[in-house]
Amino acid sequence: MNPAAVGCSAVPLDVLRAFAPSDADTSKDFTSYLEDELGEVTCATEGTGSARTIRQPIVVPPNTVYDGRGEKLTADVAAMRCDTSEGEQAEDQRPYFVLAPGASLKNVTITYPGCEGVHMFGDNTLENIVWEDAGEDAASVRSYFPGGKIAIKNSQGHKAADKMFQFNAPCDVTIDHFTGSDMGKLVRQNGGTDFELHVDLNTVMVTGVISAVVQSDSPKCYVRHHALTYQFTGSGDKSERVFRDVPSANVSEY
Ligand code: ADA
Ligand code: CA
Repeated sequence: MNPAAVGCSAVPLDVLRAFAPSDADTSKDFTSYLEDELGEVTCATEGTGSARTIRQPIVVPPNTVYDGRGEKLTADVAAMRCDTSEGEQAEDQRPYFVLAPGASLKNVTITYPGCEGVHMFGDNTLENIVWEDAGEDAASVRSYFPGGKIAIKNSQGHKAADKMFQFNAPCDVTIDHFTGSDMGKLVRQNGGTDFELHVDLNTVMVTGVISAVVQSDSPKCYVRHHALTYQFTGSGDKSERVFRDVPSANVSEY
C-alpha cells in the first residue's frame, strides 16, 4: 500500500490500523485505543477557517497536510469526553486530532477545553498551532505509536496544568519558535521509561513554569537548546528543574 495515496477515501480507523505495533500486548492496547478511546472519528485534510465545535476526533491521513486556515476549534464536552474539572487530567478524554505517520497540522487554534489535544503517530509537523488552554496535555505520542521525528514550530501553548508535550515512545523532537505560559512541564518523557528521546528547543520562551522545562527519567534523553528563556513560578533556585533529571552530560547549548 502506498500510504500517500489513501487520503480520506478509506475508512480512517482502517488506515490507522495499518500502523499497529507487532508486539502482542502493545497491539492490544493499540486496538483498544482505536476502538474505545477514539470512538467515532472523522477524516479531514482541510479546516473551515472559522470557529466551530467538533464532536469527533479528526484523523489526518498519512503524508497529508491538514490546513485549518486559521480556524478555532472547540470540543463538545460530552462527545469528546473532555474533563472540565480542575487540572483536566482524566485519561479517557478524546483528542482533537490524530495525526497518522507523516501527517502535518497547520493554522489551527484549539480553545478550551483542551481534552487530549493532538495525538501524533510519528514523523509529524505541527505549524502555527495555538493551544489556548491545554487539557490533559497539548500533544502527545503514545507508547504504541511508531514515533519518529516531531517538529512543532511557530506555535503557542498555555495553561497546561501538568504537561504540554508528552512522549511515550522514542522520538526526535524539535520545538522551534514556541511561546508558552502556565504549565507544569513543557516536555515530559513518560515517567519511568528509559527509551531514547532527543529534544531540540530553538527559540523557545516559557513563563509560569511550575515543574520543569524538560523532565525525563531516561539516561538516553538528550536536550539541545538555543535561545531558550524560561521563568518559573515561586521563588528559590530552580536551576535543577530546567532539565529535570536529564543527565547534565546530555544537555548542550548551541
Ligand atoms: C500521564 C500518565 C501516563 C500517560 C501520560 C500521557 O503522565 O501517568 O501513563 O498516560 O499521562 O500519555 O498523557
Ligand atoms: Ca495524554
